[in-house]
Amino acid sequence: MCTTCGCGDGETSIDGAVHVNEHDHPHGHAYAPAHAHVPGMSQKRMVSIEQNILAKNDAYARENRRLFAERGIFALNLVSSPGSGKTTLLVKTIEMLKNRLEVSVIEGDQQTSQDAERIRATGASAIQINTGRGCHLDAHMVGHALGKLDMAKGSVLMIENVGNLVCPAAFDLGEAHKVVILSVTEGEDKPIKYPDMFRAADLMLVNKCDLLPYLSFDVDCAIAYARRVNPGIAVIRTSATSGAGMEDWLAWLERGAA
Ligand SMILES: Nc1nc2c(ncn2[C@@H]2O[C@H](COP(=O)(O)OP(=O)(O)O)[C@@H](O)[C@H]2O)c(=O)[nH]1
Ligand SMILES: [Mg+2]
Ligand SMILES: [Zn+2]
Ligand SMILES: [Zn+2]
Repeated sequence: MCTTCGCGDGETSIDGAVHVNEHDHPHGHAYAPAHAHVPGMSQKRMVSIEQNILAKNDAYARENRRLFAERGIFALNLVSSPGSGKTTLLVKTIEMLKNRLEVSVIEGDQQTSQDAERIRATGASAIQINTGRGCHLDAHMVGHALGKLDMAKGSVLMIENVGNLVCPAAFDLGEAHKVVILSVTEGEDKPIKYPDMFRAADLMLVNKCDLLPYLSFDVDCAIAYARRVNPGIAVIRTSATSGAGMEDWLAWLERGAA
């Protein structure tokens, strides 16, 4: 069950292999027991379950972060609503970074391995996590995927989270930064409607800027809203299709990785 929205956790699978509980790491699955759904459960009990889930997640996140530090991996958690252009942006980023910086990818979606296949078509390595009914990636799933991923020392790891502006905000995956992607077709008020996500992110990419001539989206207003909830957030305007702003994004990445 998700601590934020209360949706059920389905069976997680990683590159098609269903994740089972009976394996040898100290597990303590980061999910609430099924009875958490029972109506009438006290508020106090719900809060204690939620704290428990997040504490377990944070322990796995610390483990991921330790591994990234050990190997000099710059890990980013890409968060947004569905369809903002995360995968398109990743494909473009990997192509433009060829011979500059190595990138590997963990893809998160409820179903299908379409995004991992799009990434592999560039030659980069990618692992797909399917969350089933789950609405976000957690640090435990990412830890399993890391075990299957071949990451070069000093490379970049991009984690594309499940498209959802709510729940992924609460789950640390061990990343250096959350990067939130807001596409110009979504409306400039998303940062104030979903403030937790924009507060958790260090960088906002305003994507699909090539479409601005056809829309009434006010970029300055969207940035002002984002800074209202997070005064320190960095902003880059991008178009994954035209390539506008991509060099600024790559420069941000290379600074972080260095
Ligand atoms: N016009 C335009 N379309 C884009 C851009 N980036 C992505 N798209 C389109 O938006 C749709 C969703 O993109 P996708 O990368 O799958 O989004 P994701 O769900 O966030 O991974 C696709 O049809 C893309 O071609 C962009 O910068 N400009
Ligand atoms: Mg995608
Ligand atoms: Zn949720
Ligand atoms: Zn496990």
